[in-house]
Amino acid sequence: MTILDKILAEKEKEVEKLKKDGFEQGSTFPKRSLYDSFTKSDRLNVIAEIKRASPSKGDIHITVDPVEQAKIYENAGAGAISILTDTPFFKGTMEDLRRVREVVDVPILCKDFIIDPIQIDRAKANGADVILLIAAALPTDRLDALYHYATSKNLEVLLEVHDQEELDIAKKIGANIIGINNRNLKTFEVDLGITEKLAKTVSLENTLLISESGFKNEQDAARVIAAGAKGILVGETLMKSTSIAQAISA
Ligand code: IGP
Repeated sequence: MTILDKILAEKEKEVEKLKKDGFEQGSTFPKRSLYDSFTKSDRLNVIAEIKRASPSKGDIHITVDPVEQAKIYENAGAGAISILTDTPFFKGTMEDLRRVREVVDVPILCKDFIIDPIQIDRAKANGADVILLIAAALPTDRLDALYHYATSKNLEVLLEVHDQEELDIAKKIGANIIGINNRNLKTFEVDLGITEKLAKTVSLENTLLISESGFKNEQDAARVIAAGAKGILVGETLMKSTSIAQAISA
């Protein structure tokens, strides 16, 4: 059983509970578009992630105040903020997202393992602008249904892929924001070459391409930008950085 299988089994239970107990509702906010803001900008677009812990790295920054961290990210020039809302494996919460929504203006990505529409309703109710859907986690028909459910609710979707087959599925679904994850969610292996390889087969005029995971410095960013990525998603390096402004603007 891979870690992804374990996480998905846990999500089944979470969804059951959500259906039984319902979910919290935050204030309503105007929607921000990740697609529009990233495609219009010429600078390096960073999605800065709030990530307390992960299955591959253990505790990263467990005492972080997500509200303070989000403000630091936004002031440093992050174009969007990603918030891990999974609790058992990443030690995040939906409350983190709801609180951050109150204090920043940039688009917010709800980072979780979505397998059911109720999780999409909950993300929206708490102020998410974008949700993550992971091709490796879902059969194509389900991925397609969840994608269209989210867009029908006026949310954007970052559709995450890791190989050519998943990328072809994302294109068939019509995803306009594609995230190439450099980390294999089953083995945790990280390779920026994955973005370089897969980006070649994406038509970049009508797709916003984001490269995710494993960025340590500006050379890493330069590699994927040269390959066609319009933005990068960075977690661990920013969570551990003492000079986030420098890291984001580099
Ligand atoms: C950030 P990193 O290596 O900078 O901490 O990675 C982000 O890409 C990563 O957290 C991530 C992720 C995911 C987490 C990418 N896809 C799916 C959970 C689920």
